[in-house]
Amino acid sequence: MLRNDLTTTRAAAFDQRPRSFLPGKTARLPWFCLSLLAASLSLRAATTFYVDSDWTGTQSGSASQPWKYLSSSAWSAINSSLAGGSVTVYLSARDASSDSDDVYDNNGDGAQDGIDLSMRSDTGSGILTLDGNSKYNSSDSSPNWVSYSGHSKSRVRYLTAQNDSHRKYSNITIHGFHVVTTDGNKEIAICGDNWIVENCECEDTTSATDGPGPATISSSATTWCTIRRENPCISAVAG
Ligand SMILES: [Ca+2]
Repeated sequence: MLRNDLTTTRAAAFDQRPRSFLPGKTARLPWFCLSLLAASLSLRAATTFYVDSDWTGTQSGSASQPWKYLSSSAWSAINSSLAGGSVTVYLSARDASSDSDDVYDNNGDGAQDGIDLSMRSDTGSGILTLDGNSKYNSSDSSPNWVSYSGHSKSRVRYLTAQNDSHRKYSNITIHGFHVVTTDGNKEIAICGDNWIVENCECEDTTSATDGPGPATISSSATTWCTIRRENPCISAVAG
């Protein structure tokens, strides 16, 4: 967006030069090229959605009307947007009233829930980024999203693309989650190409029953997977 703004600013500044200094069609060519560039950047601009499980009002995925969780209708909107480019979904990093993890909760019981990345049906090159640490909603009654640089994170039970047919779900970035697994799911199960898992904190509780932390599913089929700056990173295996 910044590049887009800069392009617009430069174009506006260029356009303010006296017309008498611009000889005819030749002078209009740079402006035409800048317009094409601006249009191109706009078409490739990432779509942004927001999630805060504490929100109780109308849900559209916008900043002012965030989704409570990633429902099937939310995934429909995400997949539609992925068809045209990349998508970033911000999950609130902390509670509005205290600097503590914001619990991703899809059933209202106060316990963290999982995110099923196999809901990505779009198979294009758009990057789907789930970001649980860069922004938070500072008001539960009138959503207002602000940048965040602290240690709290969206707390989820697991993130998974594991599926019985080993179908790939690719071009996915997972940034800044606190994964607290309590059941038979892996903490983060990767199945696809071009994944980045970064700045996540992963742990199992005593009730968890399935293996390691981040895991790649079907190693022979998974390429360009990066896992970095995990704390703690219990283990990473190929299965
Ligand atoms: Ca829950």
